Amino acid sequence: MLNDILTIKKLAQEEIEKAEGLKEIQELKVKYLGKKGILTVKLKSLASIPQEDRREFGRILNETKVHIEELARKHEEILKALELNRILQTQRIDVTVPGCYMPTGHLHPTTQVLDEIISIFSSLGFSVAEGPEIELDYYNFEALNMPKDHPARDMQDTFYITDDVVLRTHTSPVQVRVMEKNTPPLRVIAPGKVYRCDADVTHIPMFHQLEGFMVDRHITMSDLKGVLEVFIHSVFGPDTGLRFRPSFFPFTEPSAEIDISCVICKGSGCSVCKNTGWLEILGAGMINPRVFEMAGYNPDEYTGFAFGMGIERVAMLKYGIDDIRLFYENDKRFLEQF
Ligand code: FA5
Repeated sequence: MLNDILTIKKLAQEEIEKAEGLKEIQELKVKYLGKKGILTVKLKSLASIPQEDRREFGRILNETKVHIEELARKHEEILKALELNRILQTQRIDVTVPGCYMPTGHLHPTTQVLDEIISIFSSLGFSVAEGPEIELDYYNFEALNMPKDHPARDMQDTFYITDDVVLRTHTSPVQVRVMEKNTPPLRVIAPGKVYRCDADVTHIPMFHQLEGFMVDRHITMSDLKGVLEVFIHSVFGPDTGLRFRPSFFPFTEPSAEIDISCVICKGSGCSVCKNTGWLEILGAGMINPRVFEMAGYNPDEYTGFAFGMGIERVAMLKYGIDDIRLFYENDKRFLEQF
């Protein structure tokens, strides 16, 4: 037995010292120390030798096992260090090679402006509502006081899907949808895509609007003015002038177009504002009692204001962009500027 153990020890020692790779060491560990390894089998065979020898041989076998384990570990470390050295020698990193430029994207300017506007109105306590882009004629027109064949519909060139279904031409239908499902007080904004059969330097077939409305008892035009003043001063700066010009929308009465003092010439007159000193920014007014009736509200009890703006138009004024089509041509030279 003793001879056997000494032979195994010698053999293991020789083989481990000769091993040239980590894989080889791993195989030798299995060969001698693994579950079915030579030393393990020897340890199991202790059961069959006489009681008086078992203790001594057990001790010798365990010492041999620890010795071989230690030997394998040390040789493994040497091999690992050699391998690392080899890698460092052969795979040098040239830190002078220029890095690869990874262009990073950012939000589209329309989205940036929309997010900014939403956060201004959120800070004033407005909540956000959404409505469908494929809309019933009823919500897009009829419930907003524009019956079928009414000439006011001509103000918005409409894509009809069927006689009763349209691509919404504005975000105002969300007013009616929200009012049908909720009771005042209401303070809501409704951003989203809208569609019109329009195309020139200031008009595109798909653009974004943001509707805002507030309904309660005793809401007046001065509430509208206060809210719009905060909004315009936040986007264009506190010195921006604001002007209400009488206008007409079938769903508000009275109605107004809101102008801001020209962001380029500050009101003194230039080509952007066509020498008027003013730029139109949005439409607004007091919600027409007919709209309240259609939504199921009592117009003698409630009043409210509403406004609607084109987001691309706000972005154009904010950044001095003179052609709205640039927004959707996907020219990176344009988009990268924001
Ligand atoms: C409306 O759409 C009304 N719903 C706004 C409103 C809401 C008034 C609530 C009163 C109360 P208007 O058709 O003027 O209004 O459109 C509003 C804004 O959308 C315009 O000022 C303009 O900035 C923008 N707009 C209109 N047509 C286009 C278009 N084809 N391309 C880009 N922007 C457009």
